[in-house]
Amino acid sequence: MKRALITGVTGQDGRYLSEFLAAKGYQVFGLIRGQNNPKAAVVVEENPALELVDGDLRDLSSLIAVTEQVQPDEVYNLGAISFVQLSFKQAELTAEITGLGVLRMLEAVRIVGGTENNPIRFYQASSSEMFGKVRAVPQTELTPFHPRSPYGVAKVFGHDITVNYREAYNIHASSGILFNHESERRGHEFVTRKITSSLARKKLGLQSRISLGNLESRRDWGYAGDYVEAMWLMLQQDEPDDYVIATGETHSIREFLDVASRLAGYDSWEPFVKHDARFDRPSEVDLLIGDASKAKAKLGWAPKVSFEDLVRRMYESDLDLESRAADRAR
Ligand code: GDR
Repeated sequence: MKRALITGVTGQDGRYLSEFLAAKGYQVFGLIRGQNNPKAAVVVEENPALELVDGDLRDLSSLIAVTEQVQPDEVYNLGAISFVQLSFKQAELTAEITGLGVLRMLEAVRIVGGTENNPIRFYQASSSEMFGKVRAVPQTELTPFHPRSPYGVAKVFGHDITVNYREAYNIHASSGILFNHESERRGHEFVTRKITSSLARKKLGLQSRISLGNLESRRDWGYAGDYVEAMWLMLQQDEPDDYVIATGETHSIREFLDVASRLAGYDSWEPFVKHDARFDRPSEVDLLIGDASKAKAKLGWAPKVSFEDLVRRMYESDLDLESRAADRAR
């Protein structure tokens, strides 16, 4: 039975990946931080096969101890401060966890190592935010980085240190440059979920307006459930490498609003949406669109869920969740 250790197991991707790996027959361990972490109960209820282990990406000794205890075949480093807007307010903490955390996890992998025939394989969750002020459209594995947020800068460090450990220590370390990926499990702070849950609440008469920032920015949005498969595929290859994971389609926040409002039965979202400068960013990434042809050719990976289906899934799930919550409150 293969063993996998996942950091960031309580996040959207950690939850999908732990289910995916358990279904493949892995014994799955999830790193969890802090006493009485309220998310622990949620992830274990969702995936009873998941075993939680204590550790913190800020504490190298804890990562070495956990890696020694778990003896993983594969480590998936998904743990990070992942909300770009927050990274402007907590830049140092973002550098510490999203950036230096990668180095610490790699150090634990290097030191514990695994066996000679079966060295530990490592996956780093890199991000399209590294492209930032894009130098080319669409973006590939060879497009230069120009991050536009403390989060993006920290991710560039994480990406580069992963490449360095691969080259310097011959570690099977791969980096997935994932473009935005959403789902019904997306946090409510991200724009897609904010829109689908607000529209569901409007439909139920629970909310009258939504405050948003920049509606012009464009993103390449895929479905998180599709993207975790790409992470696993990277670690099954003979050679480690970097891969862009994206749909190759780009849509503006306006278009997301168009599709979601139509699903909710509204002709226009204009009367419902208010601009709020608090959601604008000091520097913004305007246009992300990824070219995943390398992943298609080498991993045989392609996204399955379309943009329209993604929005529908999220809206319908939110309508269901919100109406059940309203029933309970009655
Ligand atoms: P992003 O996701 O920054 O791309 O990072 P987010 O959904 O937060 O923002 C997308 C775009 O929407 C604009 N926007 C708003 N965003 C939020 N959160 N709230 C608003 O009210 C709002 N109004 C407009 C933003 O300005 C931005 O342009 C996500 C994260 O998951 C990262 O961790 C990951 O690395 C990248 O995707 C790929």
